[in-house]
Amino acid sequence: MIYPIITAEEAVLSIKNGDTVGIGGFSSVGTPKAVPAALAVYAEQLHNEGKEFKVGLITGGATGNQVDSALAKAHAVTFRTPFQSNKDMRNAINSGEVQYFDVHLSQISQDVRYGFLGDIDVAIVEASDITPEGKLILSTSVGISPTLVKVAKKVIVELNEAHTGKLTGMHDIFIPETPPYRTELPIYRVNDRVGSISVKVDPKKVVGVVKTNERDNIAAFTPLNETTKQIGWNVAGFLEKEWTRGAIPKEFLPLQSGVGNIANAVLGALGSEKKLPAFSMFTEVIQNSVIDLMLDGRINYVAGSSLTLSDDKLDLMYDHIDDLGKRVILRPQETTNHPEIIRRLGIIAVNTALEADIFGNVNSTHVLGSKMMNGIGGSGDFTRNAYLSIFTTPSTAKDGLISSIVPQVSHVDSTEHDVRIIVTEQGVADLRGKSPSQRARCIIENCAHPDYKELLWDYLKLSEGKSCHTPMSLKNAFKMHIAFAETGDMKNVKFE
Ligand code: 0RQ
Repeated sequence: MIYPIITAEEAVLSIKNGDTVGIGGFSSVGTPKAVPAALAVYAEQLHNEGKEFKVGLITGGATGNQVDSALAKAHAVTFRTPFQSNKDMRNAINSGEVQYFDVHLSQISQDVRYGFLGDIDVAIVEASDITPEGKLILSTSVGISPTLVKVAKKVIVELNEAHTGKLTGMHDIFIPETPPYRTELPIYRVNDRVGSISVKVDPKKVVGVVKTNERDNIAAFTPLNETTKQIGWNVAGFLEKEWTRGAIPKEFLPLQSGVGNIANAVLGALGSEKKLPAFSMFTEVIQNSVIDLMLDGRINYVAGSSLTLSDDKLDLMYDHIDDLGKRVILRPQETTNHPEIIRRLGIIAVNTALEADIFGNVNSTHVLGSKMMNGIGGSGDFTRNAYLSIFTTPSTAKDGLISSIVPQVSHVDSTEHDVRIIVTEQGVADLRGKSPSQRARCIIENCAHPDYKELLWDYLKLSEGKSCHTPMSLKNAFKMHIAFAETGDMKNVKFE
């Protein structure tokens, strides 16, 4: 080992109040574990002594309990970017304690390299191994770790011996040049490799290596309910029809799917739709069902930025590593979410919306327009550039008191120009080639819950015929949201 072995408590002494800290990790896996925990304790100690201690926090994506929760609870964060999905961090953001910058996941690495976010004082990354020359073999995620290691003034490495020797060879690390010297990213098939299996680090910057031995602790998904199952079948049925009529090539196209239960249901349904050929995935997050479908021969290759697997699925992958080690590729998120490659490969993108409006605009991030949920993640990267962009959502939320189909979304993440298909458990709205008025009819008819259909037809009728291209009513557009905020039920609305 060419670097000094240190404790987590020693490592955090290199972090100062006001520093910007870059912490590796994506989709709550491959995050450093010991140093963030020690940093939270250190911050609390200093606060108890009446001293200021807060840092800016830049990560790859969600960093779960180990980073987001620990540091939010310690009141140790001033600024956070990009995606997060942790209750404590979400509360800190919505209370105004943490300033949150929500940006597309493909862009955060280059924002850092371009210097848009200032200097990175300290990078903390998790590795599964360190080569004799001091290069890092990352662990269960890549995220933005290669960029953090490249630009940070100081680097702390956590060596997680729970994965040592098991992931070597699965990573494909590539950092594009900065414009005007940037060239194409030569990925023409999902399984093309363009980079190196390890991350180079300047040994002079390494503060030390902290040894750990801990899995990521990813919970298995809750069982699918009737609604999520039906959404999965609706997506699979739609894709099967598109394939049968030749609108999707006979070899099929690579799939991107978001995270969570709906994404799991979609994958399950596609996997068991045996009429469709086996497919590959070009995605961000590799979740449990992917491993089963690979072993069943339904998925050929998968490239993503994280192995978000519960312990039993990770063990299953390790048991079949001779086979799966060649079919699973882990890449930086700026490669997995790269607009150029998404457009070139013709990705079918399936993401989840909080709400969609009758014109096809999608809100993935803000409850009632103002409370942050998780962030846009990679949904915008994929939606804008996909061959086919699909958004799924249950037609209602909160026991039917909220309609996910609304006259106007209360916040826009993906626009009507990018969203092609909307799917709820009620059905599928195909928005391709349709005017706003035609889209509104299609979405209300196919996707809205029966309890809200008449209301939405009323809104449309009141707004149409007034010499306009998009039949929206400034007076009525947010009345359903206002009804929920004031009475707890979106149905308590009267349009004028
Ligand atoms: O609230 O937890 O209190 O019950 O929102 O909703 O239906 O459980 O769906 O967990 O799949 O999350 C869009 C947030 C959906 C997610 C979002 C309430 C609902 C529930 C969660 P409770 P569900 P999911 C790849 C792509 C952006 C990033 C992305 C997300 C909670 O998919 O973060 O796509 N997407 N990345 O009750 C008020 C509504 C609501 C609502 C649902 N209309 N109004 N509350 N809820 N609809 C991955 C990465 O980028 C890493």
